[in-house]
Amino acid sequence: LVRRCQSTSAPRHIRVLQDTYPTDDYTNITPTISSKLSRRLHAQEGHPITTLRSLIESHFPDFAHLSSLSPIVTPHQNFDSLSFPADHPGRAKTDSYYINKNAMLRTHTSAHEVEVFAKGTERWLLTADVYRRDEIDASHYPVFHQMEGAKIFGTDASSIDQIEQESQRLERQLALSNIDIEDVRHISETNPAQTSHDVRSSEVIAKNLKFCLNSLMYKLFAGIAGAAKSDPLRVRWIEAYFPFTGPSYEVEVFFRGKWLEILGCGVVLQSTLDRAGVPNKMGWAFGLGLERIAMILYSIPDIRLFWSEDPRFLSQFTHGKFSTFKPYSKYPASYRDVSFWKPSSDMHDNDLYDVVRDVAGDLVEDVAIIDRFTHPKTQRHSLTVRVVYRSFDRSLVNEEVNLLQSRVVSCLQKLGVEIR
Ligand code: FA5
Ligand code: MG
Repeated sequence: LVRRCQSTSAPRHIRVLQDTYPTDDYTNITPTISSKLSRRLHAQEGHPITTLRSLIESHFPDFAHLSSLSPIVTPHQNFDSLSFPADHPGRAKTDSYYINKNAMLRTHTSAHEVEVFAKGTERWLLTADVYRRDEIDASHYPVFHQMEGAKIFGTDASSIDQIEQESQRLERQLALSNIDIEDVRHISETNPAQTSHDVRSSEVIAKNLKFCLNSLMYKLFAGIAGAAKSDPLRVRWIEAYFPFTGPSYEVEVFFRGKWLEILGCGVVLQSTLDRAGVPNKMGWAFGLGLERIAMILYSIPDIRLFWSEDPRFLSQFTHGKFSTFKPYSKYPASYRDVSFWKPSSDMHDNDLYDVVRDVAGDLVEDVAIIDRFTHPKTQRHSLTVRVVYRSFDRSLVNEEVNLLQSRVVSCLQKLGVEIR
């Protein structure tokens, strides 16, 4: 849908990073997204994402630290190797960026689990840029960074005992920390162990995962700017579902009055380890979002700022140090509304967001659907959309905003909408 806006006939081939790919009816990667693939913020010395990566890596000193895997993966790696069902919504073109039917941008770092385990790596962290088609506001960006962590163990009685001992060590350390953990049962009817797993082993591994992550949360969040030393750090464990773990959990941290989802995790699905050629091991894995944590640790108010090349942003940070970001003057926002009838062929909200991103890049701060209705007689769907434009670097003049908005409108018309 979106490609049609740039050229009347879609090109037969596209270049992504160093390679040329044939296009097909899956192709939906946009120039804005392509331009992000070589940025590698997580390897840029002094960048907040890189400093955060180093801090977490220092918490897992005996793990392999990986950060150079290509963002281009097969749908098999991203989904099938992790046992996603064939009809899982994440596979849809509306949710993920495809180069073509056989090549896509990873939507999560879990896409690399099988290949890393297959190399014989038993403890590892993997940091990478991930890509998802999504809404537009201060905390959503179509590219963000995740860190995957995983550890696998032998399953004989003495290995299981060793895991228990490590957990007890971590538990004693945590008991001395000012942390308040709202726990959830390791295993329950709604969050069961895998049928092929020994329940006690699964429980031991889940418990080890919890202690490792609770102590990481404490390292990251306790005593940072804005967190009162006298108040305990509050961490909450919640039952979750992922196609590639069981039992599964999400971890939230209470910060400045709100519970914030930080990561997903669980006991690795045995079929993942079977595929990787290590069927006799069991283990845990987690995937955390680096921007969400960095926004808190540095008080960065808008996720677009991570992509800024403005020295007023980058010069505020020193590698290895946490500091409070001082916003430079905020230039005024301007908004424009547009109302239209959706095309009879289906149009997804994410198609709208990609159009706006492609026209306005990082000059768009927010896109909100402020009204939606269906005509009672014709059954046509109408949307009213408010686009908020703002630059971090300068005041936008009216003419420029008008031009951006008229380009958005003409791209939408090419998608078949009828302006009201
Ligand atoms: C996953 O991506 C799983 N792969 C995590 C996982 C790994 C589970 C290993 C089990 C085992 P999820 O979509 O919830 O799960 O994303 C994980 C984290 O990435 C979230 O908790 C959040 O911190 C971050 N995240 C997700 N979506 C966004 C977004 N649009 N912007 C910024 N951060 C995001
Ligand atoms: Mg989630």
